[in-house]
Amino acid sequence: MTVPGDRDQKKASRRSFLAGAAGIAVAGASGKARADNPKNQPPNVPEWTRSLGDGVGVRAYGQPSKYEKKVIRRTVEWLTATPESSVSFTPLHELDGIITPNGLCFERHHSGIAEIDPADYRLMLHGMVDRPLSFTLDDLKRFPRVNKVYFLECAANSGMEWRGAQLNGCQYTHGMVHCVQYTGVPLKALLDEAGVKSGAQWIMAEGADAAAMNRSLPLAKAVDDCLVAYRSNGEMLRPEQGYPVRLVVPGWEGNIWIKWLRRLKVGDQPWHTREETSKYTDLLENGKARQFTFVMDAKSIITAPSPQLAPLNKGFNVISGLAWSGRGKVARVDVSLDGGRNWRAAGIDGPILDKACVRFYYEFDWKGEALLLQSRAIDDTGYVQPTKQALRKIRGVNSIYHNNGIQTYELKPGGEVENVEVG
Ligand SMILES: Nc1nc2c(c(=O)[nH]1)N[C@H]1C(S)=C(S)[C@@H](COP(=O)(O)O)O[C@H]1N2
Ligand SMILES: [Mo]
Repeated sequence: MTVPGDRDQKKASRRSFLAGAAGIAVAGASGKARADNPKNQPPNVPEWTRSLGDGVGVRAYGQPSKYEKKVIRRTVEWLTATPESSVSFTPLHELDGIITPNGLCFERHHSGIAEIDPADYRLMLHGMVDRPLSFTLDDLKRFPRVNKVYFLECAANSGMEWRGAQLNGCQYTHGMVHCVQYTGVPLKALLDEAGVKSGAQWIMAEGADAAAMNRSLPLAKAVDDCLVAYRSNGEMLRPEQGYPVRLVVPGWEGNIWIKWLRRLKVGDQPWHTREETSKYTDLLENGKARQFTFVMDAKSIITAPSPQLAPLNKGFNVISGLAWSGRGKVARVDVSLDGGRNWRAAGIDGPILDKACVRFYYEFDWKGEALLLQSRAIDDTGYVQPTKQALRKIRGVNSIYHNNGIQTYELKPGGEVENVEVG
């Protein structure tokens, strides 16, 4: 298809891409009140062409343009009792494609960021093994390695929306997810090196942060696809993401992806740690709680248009969003403009990887009428992302975790977007 910006606008005449932009040279075609300066616009020679720019090396570690300052992780004040045990959210509404830039990956720490000197880094592997081992970072880097793109979603993502629409913006309702390319060692290779004793069933993974956060991981998952990762998007993990080493548990809730990984203990039963008893369990209506609900079910979110972005213009527009499933690949994403009555398949662009985010687009011509925008993900097991009502029927509203219900946005005639629910 022809995209906005293409010189050959003839093909697009069916629907005018830039509503209100009668000719390509019209300044401020978007109609937005923005302090622009005609002196810097064609046919004039702009100020940045009249002088030399920064030389190489001035920006030894590159940063985004100074005009992109609003593209940052954000916190919610009332969710931040203490900054050391809190969360900052990925600005999903400002991103595209499937890869989250390292500096924008949401952070969830229970006791702040551990600053580990890699020279003193050790990973201890013990318990029901033939040879207890201690790996340095260099040791880990000498093992055969793999590169894998995976999403990580905190089980508490969308957790504040169980009882109704509350936070306004996908950064806050859905921003506890990121998707990066990890480089690391398959955990199976380390376990093979140590030799797992027969009867072993579980592994306890523990972090080196002040929380010493720990979780029980089934051995079957550990040898299936878990990684001991040290790189994200090519560079070493950021301190926020567990530098120098974190556990990668594809498709499973973020809590078990232990950061600052210091210890793996092999055993024959789970440890029932704090994080898998009083936390990260799902309290049902009947007073019972689900435990070890590891897998993140299929979910999707429209990231643009979005409550935090500028109001939508009439005319041709692209709805854009992310979808993922912890059970495999995303098979399809549907979009509804009428609150879930009618669905049409969205296009997916870019790679469709196992347990990774996919990017979907849905093109439409907006006449300015009020719409109720929704998206739903269908994965390759045939599972369809449920409505919030369907989810509440089964799970009640006591839960914090595993809310993968369909999000509704009201698109108002003025182009504003609001987080709402349909009855
Ligand atoms: N050691 C340690 N690992 C941890 C945590 C922590 O506080 N300490 N938080 C967990 C939780 S609850 C989540 S959702 C993910 C968040 O990973 P991120 O900060 O890279 O987004 O890390 C997990 N691993
Ligand atoms: Mo989490």
